[in-house]
Amino acid sequence: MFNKEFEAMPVNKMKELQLERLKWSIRHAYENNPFYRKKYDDAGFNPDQFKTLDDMRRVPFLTKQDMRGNYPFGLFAVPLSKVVRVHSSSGTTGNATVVGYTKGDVEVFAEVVARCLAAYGATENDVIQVAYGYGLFTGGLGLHYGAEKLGALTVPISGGNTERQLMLIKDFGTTMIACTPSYMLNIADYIEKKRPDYDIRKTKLKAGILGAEPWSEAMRGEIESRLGIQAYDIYGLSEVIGPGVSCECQEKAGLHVHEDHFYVEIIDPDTGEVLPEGEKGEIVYTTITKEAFPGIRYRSRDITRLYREPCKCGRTLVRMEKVTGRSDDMLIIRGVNVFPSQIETVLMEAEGTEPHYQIIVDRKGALDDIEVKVEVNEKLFSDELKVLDGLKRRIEDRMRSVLGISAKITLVEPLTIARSEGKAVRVVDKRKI
Ligand code: DLL
Repeated sequence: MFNKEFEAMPVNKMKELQLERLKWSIRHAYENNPFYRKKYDDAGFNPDQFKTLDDMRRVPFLTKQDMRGNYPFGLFAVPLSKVVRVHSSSGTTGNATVVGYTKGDVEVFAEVVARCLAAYGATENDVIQVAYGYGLFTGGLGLHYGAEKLGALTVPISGGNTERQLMLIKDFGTTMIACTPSYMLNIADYIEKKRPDYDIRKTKLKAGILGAEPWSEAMRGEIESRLGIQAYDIYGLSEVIGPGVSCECQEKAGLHVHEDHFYVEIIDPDTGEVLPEGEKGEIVYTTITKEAFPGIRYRSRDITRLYREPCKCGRTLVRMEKVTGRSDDMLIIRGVNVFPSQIETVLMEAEGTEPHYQIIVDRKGALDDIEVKVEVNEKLFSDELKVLDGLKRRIEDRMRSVLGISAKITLVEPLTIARSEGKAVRVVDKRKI
């Protein structure tokens, strides 16, 4: 463990620490940021009333709209002279959200990412190739400073340019690569289609540090078997800090949340009520050490579950289940709730499909229409039409029984669905345009 004192802290002691830090953080936001102060005053909440962890329920939520409404620096709680870095998440509508870091925050960011890397078994002897985008996105710099803090040899290549990624893996002896799971699959495709001479199994690459978008267990299997590496999940969001909010360990049995910096709750996304531990719902974050931009009860929209059963690795930190969807990613099609992750699971179970797909939702007259385009492998595509037809029908049947509605399945040739070097665009909802 990178920091055993906190990662293996007895649960009671951790709760005491969290309470003490929460009191500080809530007061810090209230006293040093006019937006928080007004919001809490309007809601009749005073930080003096915050005495036990149970009192969290009374603290108002922070939403993405609050962040957008305070663009760019309105949620900072320290003078700008104390802010040493900003990141921003682009957002598809409205203003981007901007997050700031003091020197202390940058230090915490590096620490939590270093812990994740150590949890995957990395040491100072590793060569970590950072293929997340560098820039305002938190992925590149986040992994970069974490890897340096660990003492690993850090390769800041950023995203894209697959040929160069392969060259550096070979020449620098890269042992771990950090990128989105969809880009990892792009690399696998690229090798198979364009560089059959490149034997990735003969390189030193042993693990992928994959996150920034939802990915299923089936996708993990695909990545591990095609590239001969271990695929580990890393999770985080800019509003809370960036990557490193939680990570898997080598057990791959849920993600350990760095609770000494982030307090987590699960709520019912419709009512906002806190759910008992173990139930699935929306995860809400409170930063308890962040100075520049305190996020108090931030509604992430990510759907997961928390559990405390001890992990074989010895960490006592609460675990969250792999995030497979967001409450705002949920598509409502003809009144039925559909998560892209359900579609992905059906596709990945079918023989001959590739993990590249796009979901297109449209409205014809009054009716919603859903089409799923999925690539099938080369061999299948060159087969007789009736083989393809059979596959299409099998997926359609399975889709109907899993989703409860019918979806049109279109099988397409390999490499026809646009690839991304960062987060994949899985859903095109034409109803909103
Ligand atoms: O994606 C931070 C990050 C960078 C995480 C690199 C991991 C690796 P944002 O751009 O603010 O930050 O997007 C945050 O992405 O609320 C989730 O919906 C989704 N997300 C991030 N990691 C995972 C993951 C970065 N491992 C949003 N599994 C979050 C599922 C993830 N979803």
